[in-house]
Amino acid sequence: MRSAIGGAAALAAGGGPLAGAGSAAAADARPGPNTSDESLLWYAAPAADWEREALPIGNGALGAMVFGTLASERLQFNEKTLWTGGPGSREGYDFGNWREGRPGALDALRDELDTKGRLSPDAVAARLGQARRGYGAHQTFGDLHIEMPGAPAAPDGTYRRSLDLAQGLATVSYTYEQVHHQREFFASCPDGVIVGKLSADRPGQVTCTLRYGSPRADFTARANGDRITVRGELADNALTFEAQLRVLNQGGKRVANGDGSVTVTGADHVWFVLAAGTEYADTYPDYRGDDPHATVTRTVDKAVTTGHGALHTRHLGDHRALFGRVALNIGQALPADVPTDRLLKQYGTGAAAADRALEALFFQYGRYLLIASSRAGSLPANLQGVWNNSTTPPWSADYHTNINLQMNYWLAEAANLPETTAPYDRFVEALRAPGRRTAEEMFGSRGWVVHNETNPFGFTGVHDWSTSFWFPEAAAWLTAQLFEHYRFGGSTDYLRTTAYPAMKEAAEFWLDNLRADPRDGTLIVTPSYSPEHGDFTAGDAMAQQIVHDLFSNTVEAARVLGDAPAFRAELEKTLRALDPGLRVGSWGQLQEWKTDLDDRADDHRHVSHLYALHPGRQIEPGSKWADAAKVSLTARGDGGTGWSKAWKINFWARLHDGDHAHKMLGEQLKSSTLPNLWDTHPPFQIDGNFGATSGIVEMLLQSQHTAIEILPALPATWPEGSVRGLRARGGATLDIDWSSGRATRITLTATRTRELTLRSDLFGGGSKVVKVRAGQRYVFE
Ligand code: FUC
Repeated sequence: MRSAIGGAAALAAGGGPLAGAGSAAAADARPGPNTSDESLLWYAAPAADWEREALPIGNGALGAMVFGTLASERLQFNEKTLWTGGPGSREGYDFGNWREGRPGALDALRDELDTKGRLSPDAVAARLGQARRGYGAHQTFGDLHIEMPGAPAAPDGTYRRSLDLAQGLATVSYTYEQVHHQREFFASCPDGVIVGKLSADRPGQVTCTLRYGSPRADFTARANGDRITVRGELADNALTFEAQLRVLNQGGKRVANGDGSVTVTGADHVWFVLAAGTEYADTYPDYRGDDPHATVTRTVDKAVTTGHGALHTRHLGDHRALFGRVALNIGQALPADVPTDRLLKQYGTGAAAADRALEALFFQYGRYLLIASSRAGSLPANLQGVWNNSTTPPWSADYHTNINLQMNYWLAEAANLPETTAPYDRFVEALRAPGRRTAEEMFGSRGWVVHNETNPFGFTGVHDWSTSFWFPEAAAWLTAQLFEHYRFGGSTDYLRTTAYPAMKEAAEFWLDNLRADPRDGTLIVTPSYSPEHGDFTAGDAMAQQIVHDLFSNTVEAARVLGDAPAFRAELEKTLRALDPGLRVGSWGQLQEWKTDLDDRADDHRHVSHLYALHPGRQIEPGSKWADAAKVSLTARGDGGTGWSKAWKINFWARLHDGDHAHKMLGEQLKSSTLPNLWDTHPPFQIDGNFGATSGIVEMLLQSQHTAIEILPALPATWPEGSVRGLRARGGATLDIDWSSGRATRITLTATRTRELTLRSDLFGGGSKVVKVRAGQRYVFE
């Protein structure tokens, strides 16, 4: 065993919340084992189906699905803020707050729960719920059709459609009548546009018409010169939207048609830029900002001036700086000539190296999708990231906060993409003003609250779908990610300005809303409802664990910041009196409810009572709680919807059972993954992609307790391998090499000066305390 200080001299420490990320990027600029080919999804035929086959590109605010159809290429596209509902909705809008006062309703219910013990969701919804109005839904922006009259009718052996995750580039190519045709599409974050290029290997061979279409009739599309301008207002809430497309050609002839399309004939190549926006702003209570016209115009015009080459170079620089930080090698070898849909179909039936290739690809796909759907300046990734082809998407493609939105960000810190949390932070910040009003009106308390799901218009109240309308713990849960961002990055500035204010206000809500349980005097959440099954009870496990987590984090944050000692003392006192939500039941299970109601045969997709295991940190491996969690998890089984399976990867990893974690990954790939590798609930729901990537990280590296655990849940199927660039809490980026299932080399790059504890079989299964200095690299082997 040897430790050495390497020469990573150029690393900066401290500064802003993202200093750690920047350092990590610098540290991991070396080429990893993942070549571009290993990060490629490819197919031998055009996409026939949006959900299963088309390929996603995105820059956070904009997303597009590339079909690769021959005679008429289709790019279905989105802008994240194009939502019906909210203020101005035809249905009316009340943020979910009670339209009529219900004095005493909550307390009466609490009293009844004290005597009866449980109440059906229907009975509670009848008293606390109300019909939803003006909630709205995310909207498709429409489609860009590129009609190519000279294209073949059907693909032949030369056809290929691909998505290069390492470059953020979708490509379609084929040879027809001796001419090789190529289409390339990318979404640029630095320049705010979607860019496409159609080219051929012989001059004058590109002829196409670009035309906008939409399933709604609320727009006008006009073509003028090289520009198509689409403008309209959503019928429901009069939200103004605009998109502009500029079409540039080298050689040939270009005509703006009277029907709003642009035709180019006989060009050497054609390229275009597309920008879109709405007048949405994330400001309570009206949620309206400037007309999008000026920004959209400026954005496309600047992109055209920049030129295709420079746009591409800047996009690559931006994308690679994020994507290239992490490389995973688990013995994969992508078999030549096996398209991704076949690789998926063959999973578990053929060569091990091909299975590993799919797993490694799936891991990186989660990172790719987060980069593509969550960048500063727009809303966070929704249930579908940013990709939605519908005017009535499943669950409105909204922000479900009883697991889904949180799961979207589980990978962000450890998989080295902390910048992607900026829109999440801002979203949480924006929820506080409406959430404060809901806390005041519904609970008569301080603090802020949000329930089971929300929209971009501050919906923090309730509806009346009985099994999902009540979940005031969501605000507390949302703040957990903010504290994680601090634990990983270590910026006290971020803690002071962003995380702590939201946490403190969430804690104030619970200080005002806990009640003494007549059964044992502990402080409990009541009414409480374990998502999304069973009865309403008092003090269910998840509610207690979330409040426990929030209070513990807030105490820790207050200590770091030196905030009001009296507030901290109050929190500590309340924490001591709080029911911790951990209880072993009659069949050895971790109880989901405070009374032992658990049914061994219950295989519900939510495994909420294991919050304390993951994403929380109340349960340590090897404890009696961990044993009980294992009994519960085993009883729930290995089925479930896509995101449920993904959560189970994380759970098993936290239980240090790598083989079972890997089994869940396999279950997800076999039965909850579509040919384009999107997770399916069903339908398509992106949380499962993000959750699976998070789960794979948890198999390789954990740091939620006091030590950095190296390879805590390595499955037997990955005996040889390496990973580069994962982040651990405490300010460290790690590279790990392993052989015969044991770590052989650990490289740690510190972003903070401090003491860290490493646990690995490299240290004889024990731990090693190391004093590290910011910017230095340490090697153990
Ligand atoms: C939660 C889950 C459902 C679905 C929905 C979007 O309510 O229970 O399975 O994922 O979110």
